Amino acid sequence: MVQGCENPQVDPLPRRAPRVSYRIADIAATLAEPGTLALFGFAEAAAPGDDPRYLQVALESFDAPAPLELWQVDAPVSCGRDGALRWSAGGGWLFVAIELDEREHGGPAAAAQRAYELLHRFVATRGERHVLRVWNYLGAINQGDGDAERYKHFCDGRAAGMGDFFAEGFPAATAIGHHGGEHRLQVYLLASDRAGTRVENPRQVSAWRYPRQYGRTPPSFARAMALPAQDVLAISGTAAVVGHASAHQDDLDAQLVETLTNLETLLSSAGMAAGFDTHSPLKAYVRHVADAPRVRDFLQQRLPGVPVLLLHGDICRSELLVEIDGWRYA
Ligand code: 3EB
Repeated sequence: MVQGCENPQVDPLPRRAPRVSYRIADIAATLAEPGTLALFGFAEAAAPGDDPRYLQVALESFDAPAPLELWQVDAPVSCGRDGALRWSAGGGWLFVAIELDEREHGGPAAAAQRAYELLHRFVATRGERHVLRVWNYLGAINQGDGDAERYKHFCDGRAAGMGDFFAEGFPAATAIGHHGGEHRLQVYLLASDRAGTRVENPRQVSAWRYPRQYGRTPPSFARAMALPAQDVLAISGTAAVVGHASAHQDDLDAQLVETLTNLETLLSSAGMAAGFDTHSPLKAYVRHVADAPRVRDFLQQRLPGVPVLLLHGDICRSELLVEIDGWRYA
């Protein structure tokens, strides 16, 4: 137990999904609010404290000041550390995060393998054993050609480390390149004491069935996950991929249009009403700094009122300029 967390109690059934929001706020004050399960600062945020619920994500925000991302539950929250892992839990929901230095583990594949082994081992000790959503942030993601690209090594290590972690099916996921030090691997997840429902996109080949040209080990993720609570969809990193191919090389606007079509298709595939709203926070990962204003304008026009956090990140295929993930609450 760590100072600042409340005492654990008998977990009630998960009636409500964690509420995800962005806000400009003080880190300590937000951690002190009841029900704070996790809090994320982005690269330039204030120095992190030692609360295991706070994670400094190595991605730069295009907003100044950078908002925090907050996950809140309707229950008391307990938290702690276990070696390199930090975790928090409440209301049937579990947050776990790990950061490894690849140099201490023999490179990107070995670090990813170790991260997934440690996450698996820890989650297996918990009642919240259904992993619904995973975020992966690594440095220099597109460095190296063909099978030698660092993202491909990450995919190899992730698959090697997961064992039977996702025997019931892959979680929804994001994998993005950060610019906060080539050797830093950050992985965090949301799990629950109930299983979610996987959602695929009929316009896209499922990632785990990608053909060999995209790497030795196909990426292991579902396109989206309907949470075991009300009507909430956790949406994986979504880009201008049609079938298995990247569409609209070098055309930012066309990639954005295709990405929004993929997002709408996912909503419909999940049986949800069309459109995003003020309660559906999204993140847009933008490869080139110079593209950020255009991405912001485009999303403000097409998705008015939708909270969008704009982050500087590299998409795992070098021809993709932008990727969007996030949440849709019914
Ligand atoms: C794509 O559609 C884009 O490796 O976990 C998106 C989301 C992508 C997650 C991952 C990769 C991952 O294939 C890339």
